[in-house]
Amino acid sequence: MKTFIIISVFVLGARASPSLTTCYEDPNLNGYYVTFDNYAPDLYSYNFDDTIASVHQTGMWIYYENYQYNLSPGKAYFVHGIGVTVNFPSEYRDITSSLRFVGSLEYLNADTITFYEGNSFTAAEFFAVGDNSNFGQMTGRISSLIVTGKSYWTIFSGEGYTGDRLCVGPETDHDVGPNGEVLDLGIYPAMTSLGIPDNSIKSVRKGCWSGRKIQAPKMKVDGRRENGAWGRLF
Ligand SMILES: [Ca+2]
Ligand SMILES: [Ca+2]
Repeated sequence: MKTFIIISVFVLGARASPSLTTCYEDPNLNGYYVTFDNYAPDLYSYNFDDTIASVHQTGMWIYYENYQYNLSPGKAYFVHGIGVTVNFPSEYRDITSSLRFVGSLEYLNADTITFYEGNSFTAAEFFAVGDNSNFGQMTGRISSLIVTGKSYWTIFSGEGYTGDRLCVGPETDHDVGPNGEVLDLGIYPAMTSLGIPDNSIKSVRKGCWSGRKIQAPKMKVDGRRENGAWGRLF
């Protein structure tokens, strides 16, 4: 029995990230390709800069025109889903210079919240799976966020769970894969469009501890299926 347990742990430990994207140089999954299971801030180092034209992926991934997740402003494209295939529109082909996924490295639909320095999920980020009484260097710099999983989260205007509070949750997107796998998302590309001052979120608690839930407007998409959606961020 003990042997069985050890083997199980080993298998889990060796498992690849649940978020994977295979990126192709040509449309319709043709040509040279590279598979990513983690952040890639600089595709030049993969000899894959300004190359991506189509993707086959699981999880939510964001594809940026510039290095370091559009540290300098540029175009960005998002795709989320389970086993979803997408051809980038022509203006978004052959421009991607960095990419990253959203959520947990361990479980596809884990309860997570990620805060971004820029609007529409650009620049630096702060990733959380539980309460945080401040965001360290990211405190006072948050302009957008994405929730994955089933939990709501309370965001506060003060550090240490003080000040104004309201709840955000995974209520904008619900993807279902061919074998019943689920990916729940709450995609909030700008705080100001929700009536929250920019750069004003200072702490977060897991769960909804406020009477006020805010709903993000539905993102405009280029396509949507039961197992995913995709579109332009900039
Ligand atoms: Ca580029
Ligand atoms: Ca900001």
